[in-house]
Amino acid sequence: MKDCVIIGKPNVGKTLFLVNFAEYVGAAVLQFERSPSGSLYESTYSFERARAGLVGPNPHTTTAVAPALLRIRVGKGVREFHMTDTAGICEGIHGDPVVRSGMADSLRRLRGCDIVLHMVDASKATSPGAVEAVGDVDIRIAAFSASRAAYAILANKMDLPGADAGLLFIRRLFPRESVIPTSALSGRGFREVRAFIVKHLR
Ligand SMILES: Nc1nc2c(ncn2[C@@H]2O[C@H](COP(=O)(O)OP(=O)(O)OP(=O)(O)O)[C@@H](O)[C@H]2O)c(=O)[nH]1
Ligand SMILES: [Mg+2]
Repeated sequence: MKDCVIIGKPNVGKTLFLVNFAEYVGAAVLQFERSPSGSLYESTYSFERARAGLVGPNPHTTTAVAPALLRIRVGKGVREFHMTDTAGICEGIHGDPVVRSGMADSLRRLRGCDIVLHMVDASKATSPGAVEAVGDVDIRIAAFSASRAAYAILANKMDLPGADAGLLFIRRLFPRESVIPTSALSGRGFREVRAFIVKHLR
């Protein structure tokens, strides 16, 4: 089954995007292949419970790779794929071994996947010192992914102040990549992301 990985720095909105995008494409529930805590069993969430329990305002809310099973209607058929949430990748070496291990697993998952959605926070793209600021990690993810998989940058949090300037900065920094402005909160860009995924599921 094809694997679409959402990767990026901590707190940029990866998990909220996964939950709201799954709802957007018509899933009844969010079904993980293994629980977000990393244990190996099926785990099913209502969207409300997923938003309340899996999304958080602080970095490193997600500490394990969490593949969700999604289905997208394409013409008269249905394509099934994994959309995989990952642990935020921070600059430097994190002090918590659980966080470090989640990041290592996430980078391993990136290596083998088919579609990369690299999420950045457009509203904090140039904020000095912010954990979400676009940085070395993003440049490395782009360099690694662009030649290996279907690759798009999601410039997220476009509903927040400062995001338009952040989007310009991101487009200048990654001139050869597809950059899709999104808001995991409002649903902006979901149609474009859906089309990007469908194109690469064929
Ligand atoms: N305004 C706004 N807030 C957002 C958006 N996407 C995410 N958030 C908020 O940003 C915070 C982080 O969201 P998460 O989805 O947990 O971010 P993440 O990238 O999964 O973070 P980690 O798991 O820590 O790596 C939460 O408070 C979300 O509600 C968005 O598009 N707009
Ligand atoms: Mg998360």
